[in-house]
Amino acid sequence: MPASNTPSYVLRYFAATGIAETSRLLLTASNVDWTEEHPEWPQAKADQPFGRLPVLLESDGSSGSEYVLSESPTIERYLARKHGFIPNDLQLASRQEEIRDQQRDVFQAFLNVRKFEGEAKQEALKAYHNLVDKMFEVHSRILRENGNNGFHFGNDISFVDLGALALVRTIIDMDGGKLEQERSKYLAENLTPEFKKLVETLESNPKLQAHISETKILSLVSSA
Ligand SMILES: N[C@@H](CCC(=O)N[C@@H](CS)C(=O)NCC(=O)O)C(=O)O
Repeated sequence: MPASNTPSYVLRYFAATGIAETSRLLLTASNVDWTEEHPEWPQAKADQPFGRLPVLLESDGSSGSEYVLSESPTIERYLARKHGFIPNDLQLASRQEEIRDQQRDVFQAFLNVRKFEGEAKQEALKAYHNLVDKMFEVHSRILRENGNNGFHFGNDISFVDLGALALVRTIIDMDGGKLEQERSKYLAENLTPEFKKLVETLESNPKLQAHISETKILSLVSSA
């Protein structure tokens, strides 16, 4: 039998949503053969190209070669391009990458709140709220302009769609999964109808079931 040239992947990360969730969703939506590996830490640190995770390992079925890639934004873009979630057109592609980078800033602002106490914490919270508000404003406009069909662009899943779902999932998960904490509560309470439709559309999409069926967030955010 001829060797298949279909790639298979290992996503090496910790057993947490963290900065790997968009890549998990991309791998799941691509319907490729992939597994997740949770190495012993810090024992496995020295074995990683830059000493940190996530790391993506891609095996090419035909040649037997392995491609190893670090940096979560690079891994995401590599998978998104390779499996058709970022268009070839440079301007359309940059638009998606721009929005995804903004989502990353929201996540960073979410993490920053933990670093402070007292007045500084209130400032960090305000910065997080401002970015969340702007994100929902921009996403909702794009979703409306696309006919409010639950996708940002066209009629199928894009990089931005998956980044948006991953961000909400990660914030809720890292805040304890119950919307009782200030940051995830704020996110859920300010979710716009357009953004809810996006979450609903993605969570019911058959391409994503393998990863999200156990941990849907729609019912959680809808009741907020
Ligand atoms: N810029 C890197 C940051 C990677 C990173 O900070 N990874 C953390 C987990 S979220 C890590 O490996 N921590 C363990 C360590 O530094 O020993 C990326 O986006 O992939």
